[in-house]
Amino acid sequence: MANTVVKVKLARDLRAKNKSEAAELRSLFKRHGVCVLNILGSPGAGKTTLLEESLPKLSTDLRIAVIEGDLYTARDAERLAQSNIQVVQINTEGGCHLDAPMIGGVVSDLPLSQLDLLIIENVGNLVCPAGFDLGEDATAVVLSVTEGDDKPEKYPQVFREADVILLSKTDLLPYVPFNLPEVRDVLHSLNQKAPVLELSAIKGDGFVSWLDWVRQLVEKKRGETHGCESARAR
Ligand SMILES: Nc1nc2c(ncn2[C@@H]2O[C@H](COP(=O)(O)OP(=O)(O)O)[C@@H](O)[C@H]2O)c(=O)[nH]1
Ligand SMILES: [Mg+2]
Repeated sequence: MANTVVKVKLARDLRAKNKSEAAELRSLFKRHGVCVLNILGSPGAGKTTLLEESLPKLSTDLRIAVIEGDLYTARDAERLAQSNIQVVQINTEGGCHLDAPMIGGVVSDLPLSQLDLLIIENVGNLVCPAGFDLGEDATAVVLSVTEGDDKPEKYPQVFREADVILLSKTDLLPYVPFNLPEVRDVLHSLNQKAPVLELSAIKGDGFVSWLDWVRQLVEKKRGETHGCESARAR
């Protein structure tokens, strides 16, 4: 058999298609004045727990819905449904991240014009979701102290692109080897604009700053919807 080299441009084409659909989503969200926050992190980093703690507090003054990304189950969606907000589940059937067409496939299930904030919990993964724009206004990356302090250096892209970085499970710092000052230095070298907030869902530490950050994001979006251009059109 002749030796042939076949170039496969699949990744590039997929990303180009994702980018154009994300741009359409961004305009749709802007038209409806809804702020969109994409939450990333490893499996078990504490993303759903963060939402379980945050939603009851945020929903006192904000109208919120959540899109839950998961490979096969609706377990996280069931946990969040306790918060009495609308949760839409996307199962990727093994896919390691959400993409814009998947979000586009469920937005009609949401009352966008009646929402202030749409939160997307992405599939647990520090690699694949990076670079897949979902039309969001901002990205939050959750890194738990139990994952090891080498993760920002090993998986830099998600941390570079984050708008806020949440160091979760800080109640466990006395029990795990996690060099907090060193991680802060690495994160600062990767990303100078994203605040790094320390959180413990168990103790409730750090939630005031985190909830303030979310409310400011929603306020900023309101300002943009009333005339300014999106700061994050990529
Ligand atoms: N000690 C401690 N455990 C936490 C904290 N946040 C979440 N967890 C636990 O970490 C595990 C994974 O949390 P989950 O929210 O499901 O993570 P996700 O996969 O990122 O959504 C669960 O057993 C949580 O109870 C925290 O702040 N402190
Ligand atoms: Mg989860």
